[in-house]
Amino acid sequence: MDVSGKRVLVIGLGSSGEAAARLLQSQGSHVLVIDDSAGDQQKERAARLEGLGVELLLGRKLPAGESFDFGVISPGVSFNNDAAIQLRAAGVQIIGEFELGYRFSRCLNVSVTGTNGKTTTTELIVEMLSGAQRKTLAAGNIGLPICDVVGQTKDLDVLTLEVSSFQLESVEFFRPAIAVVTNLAPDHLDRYATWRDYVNAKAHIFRNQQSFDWAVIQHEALAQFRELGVEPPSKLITYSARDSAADLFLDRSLIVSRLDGWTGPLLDTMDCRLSGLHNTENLMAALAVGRILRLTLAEMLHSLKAFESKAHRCEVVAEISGVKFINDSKATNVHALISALESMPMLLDRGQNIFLIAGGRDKGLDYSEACEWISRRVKHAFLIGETRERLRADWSGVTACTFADSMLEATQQARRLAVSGDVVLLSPACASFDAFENYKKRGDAFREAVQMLTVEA
Ligand code: UMA
Repeated sequence: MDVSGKRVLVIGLGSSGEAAARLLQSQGSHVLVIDDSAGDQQKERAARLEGLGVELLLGRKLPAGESFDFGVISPGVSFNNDAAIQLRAAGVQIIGEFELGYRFSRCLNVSVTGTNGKTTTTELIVEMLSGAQRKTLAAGNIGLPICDVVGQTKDLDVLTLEVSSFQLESVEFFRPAIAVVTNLAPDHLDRYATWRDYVNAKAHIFRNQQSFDWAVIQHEALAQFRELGVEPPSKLITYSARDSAADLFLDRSLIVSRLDGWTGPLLDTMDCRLSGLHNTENLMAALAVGRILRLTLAEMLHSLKAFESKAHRCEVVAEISGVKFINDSKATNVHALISALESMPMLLDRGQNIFLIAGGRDKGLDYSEACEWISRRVKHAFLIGETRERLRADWSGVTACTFADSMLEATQQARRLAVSGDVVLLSPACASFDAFENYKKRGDAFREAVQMLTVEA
């Protein structure tokens, strides 16, 4: 892609906008970055770019009459943004930061999308490949914009990408050699008018795949795609921890394959540090990717067994007097909350041993979908943030619900009621942006609240 001498409008000055602006500037483009906000974070990024000669427009509208060769939009900015509307009205093409980075990358990619489990699966693949001496790195929705890593891609065997539906919305030529889809469940329905629109955005991962590429898809997600008329053009491997009709399936604790030339048990999940059916599926996806990339099973197993859940994903942050405090702040939708409830330790004498902290910013989801699991496992829910009234309306029939005004208050209230063997679980089912910069800051607030309890204890 020759961008030299081109005038480009970059929309949104988060990490993606900054990375896109740097890449374009280094390739000889004339770059203007626009952001609707003139907050401290935007000013910090703007100061870094100004030194490189990039023009900035913060907290102001795009003046009429400005002309551009093309636009680059950040994933968090929708196409209904004013600047995007202005560009499109002038017939100017807009691509995503992800597409831009893809066009400059110089190696094959394995790309992971899906509603939940994307980050864990991406990390599993990276650790498995690195453990087998293949050169890779993780980029994309995982937190490192692809535009930031394009310079390193010529030295890689494969680039491992986590891809969100937002990033997939604005792709044009993006083509993964292996497309992984972990699962599909309602999410981001504040950005998409319908479930079909959300699934169609996800389906863009197959858009440019060829018959010799691969799709590694959760068995149930493939059925969901097919219901909406989406058929991947590539070779398929399916997996499921719940349906033994899949190519990789679960038999008691064993992951078993029925793939041609690779039949029989592959891995005993009891030997793995990851737990829960959702993580079993993440392991299955990584195994399938390893198989396609011609790793031997022996090369894969060590890293897959040793892999531990990372921060903010069902992370045990403390145990106080027999009560476990678990940080699952990354659960920003109902499906992720259900996976967490399903995987929490059970007690023989108590089905309900969870004190749940949930709530945050609404993404247009149906919280009543969690009722069955809440009624089975949750003793008491402490509700925070903008969605707390909605959550109480949906859940108060199946568990006790109490409002809390802060993370600290919710954690303290849960601690007061919990006894040995119970779990205090932060698994919000909502976005964090009503009160925190991101899910990590929210998880950190929980960790700090728990630390204060440790001091008090
Ligand atoms: N902005 C506007 N106008 C708007 C909306 C936003 O100007 O209408 C500005 C904001 O003021 C802000 C900037 O756009 O300055 C933020 O852009 P962004 O939201 O794209 O944030 P980035 O920092 O570039 O982060 C993005 C992804 N964010 C989103 O998709 C919301 C990050 O995923 C990703 O890690 C990063 O690019 C690098 O690729 C985060 C995420 O929450 C983790 N993703 C969602 C998820 O996982 O559910 C999809």
